[in-house]
Amino acid sequence: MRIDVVTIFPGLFEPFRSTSLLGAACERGLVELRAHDLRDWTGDRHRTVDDAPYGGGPGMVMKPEPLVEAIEALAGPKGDTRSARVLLLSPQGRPFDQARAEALAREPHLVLVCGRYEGVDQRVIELAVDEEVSIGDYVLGGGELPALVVIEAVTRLLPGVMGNPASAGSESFQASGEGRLLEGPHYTRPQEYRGLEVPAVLRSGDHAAIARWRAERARETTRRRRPELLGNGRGEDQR
Ligand code: JDE
Repeated sequence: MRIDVVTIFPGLFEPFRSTSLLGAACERGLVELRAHDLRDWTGDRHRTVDDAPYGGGPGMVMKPEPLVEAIEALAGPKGDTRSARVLLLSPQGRPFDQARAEALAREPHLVLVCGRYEGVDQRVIELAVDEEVSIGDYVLGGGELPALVVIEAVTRLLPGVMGNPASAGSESFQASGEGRLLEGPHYTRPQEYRGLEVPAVLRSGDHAAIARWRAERARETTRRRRPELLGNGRGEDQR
């Protein structure tokens, strides 16, 4: 998968490209991640990317020309023949979730556009962006951290990126037989730590009993913290 990022802070992406799971995936040629400086598509002496908002109000808006030209240079013109999917990270986007990550993991080429200031000129969205994506209901200073969230969620699903392909399927929010539940608690050694014992069932060697216990604890964690995920409580059919 190729991933291009358009940002005024390309350096933020460097440490992620050279460390961790993502770094290893890049080394092995499974992911090609490139962060581009938006200012490379400006033409003025000050390399200006923002301007005052029409209609007044606080803050600045990202001007359309550098963004549209950057996106078109990396993804081609919107529509018909474009093979990349262009995402804008913004609080106004559709909520990003595991299902979106799975769909994006099937794309050969993503272009992630990071806005800053109060937002981007609406014509950028109309002319060049395929979808607006939000990673949650809070406001950040820019789309760079949301872009990294999307990159990590998507690339860990790519074949060969996880050291152990089976482990990608057994975590929270992956299919768990009962649909998408939170996971219950995890334990490792020592057996007793500061007076707290590892539950006996996990040391019993009875794999069926362990599976039942884990399913029960997962259901319990989910019921208490995220009842809408069980599909039978409040919040059902919110999408
Ligand atoms: C993405 N959840 C939150 C923030 C912004 C006031 C101040 C800033 C594209 O335009 C943007 C992008 C971002 C960064 O993304 C997020 C985000 N998912 O914050 C603003 C809006 N209003 C604008």
